[in-house]
Amino acid sequence: MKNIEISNTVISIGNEAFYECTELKNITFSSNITFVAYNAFFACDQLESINVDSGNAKYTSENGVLFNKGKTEIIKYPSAKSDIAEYIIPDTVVTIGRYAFEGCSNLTSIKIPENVTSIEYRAFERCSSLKNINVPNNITSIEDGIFRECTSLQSIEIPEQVTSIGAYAFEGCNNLKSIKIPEGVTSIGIQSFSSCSSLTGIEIPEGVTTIEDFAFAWCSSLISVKIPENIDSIGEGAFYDCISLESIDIPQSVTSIGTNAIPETTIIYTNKNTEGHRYAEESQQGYILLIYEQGDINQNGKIDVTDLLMLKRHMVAGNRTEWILTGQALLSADMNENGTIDITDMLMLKRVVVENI
Ligand SMILES: [Ca+2]
Ligand SMILES: [Ca+2]
Repeated sequence: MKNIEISNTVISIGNEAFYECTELKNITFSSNITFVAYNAFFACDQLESINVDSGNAKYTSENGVLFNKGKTEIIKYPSAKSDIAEYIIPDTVVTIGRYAFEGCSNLTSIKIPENVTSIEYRAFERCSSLKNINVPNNITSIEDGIFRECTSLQSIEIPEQVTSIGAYAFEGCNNLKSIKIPEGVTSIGIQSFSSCSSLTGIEIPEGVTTIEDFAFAWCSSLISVKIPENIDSIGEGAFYDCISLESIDIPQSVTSIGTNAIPETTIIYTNKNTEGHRYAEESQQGYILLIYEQGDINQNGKIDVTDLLMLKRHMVAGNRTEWILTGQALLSADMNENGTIDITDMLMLKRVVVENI
């Protein structure tokens, strides 16, 4: 099966209609086709052109690339189309459909017009030669699997407006060396960066509260990772098999850590009686309990009137949330380590401050 012409009697091409038709090279749709499912050509790795009769009211094609009639959506770029290596998506396009470039192994560069507002599920999956691609500023979420197994991609810029990164978004991008996750991102999906084996470091934004299951698993070059203060849970296998991960800091905000989340060879830095401490004990791996000096509330290495002022403010904070101490600062303020902050702690701190003058 190399060339297919769809007869006039066929009006609809269903899900996975040509799934793994690895011999299929060219296909021509008649004017009667009114529906083509998004993944109709999934894994058609020899497909070179999709042509549409010019009388078709729903679809059109340009150089073998399938669009909707108004060319506002690119539906399928044939996986084996090889006449060009750098493709510029026409600027009428606002939507890049599901699987649109799936398996396009000949493309090294794709230019997306700025007016694109939606890049759908698995749009660039398995573009194994892709080195250059831009994400337009109107995009606010990186959908599931968009860049999965883009094995030539070394870097990519994610626009500042993006607030979520979907499951499997960069899974298997084994040449991706660095990536900056924008500060506004609040969710990072399951296995989103798994098997990114060239990634040496990652910074998780402060708005993220959950590190999902296997999010960074098999990132075998990952040396360091900073877990921000707001993280509440670290999912199962989150850093599974990150064999180069030397150490990890688990902040006190973390209340649950899934099984096999952290490699046994990684040193855990954590505080006493926290979830990080419990996990390290249970998995019998090396850990270091962070010590904090009572009274040094701002943790600048000296105990002075600034620390005293911070403690005072905490006690009278009321609605002034910026005065309320949290985390390490709160622990340091509890001079007698009895779990509450009160006048006793204040007097104890005062005495130390006076002694230090
Ligand atoms: Ca201090
Ligand atoms: Ca106390």
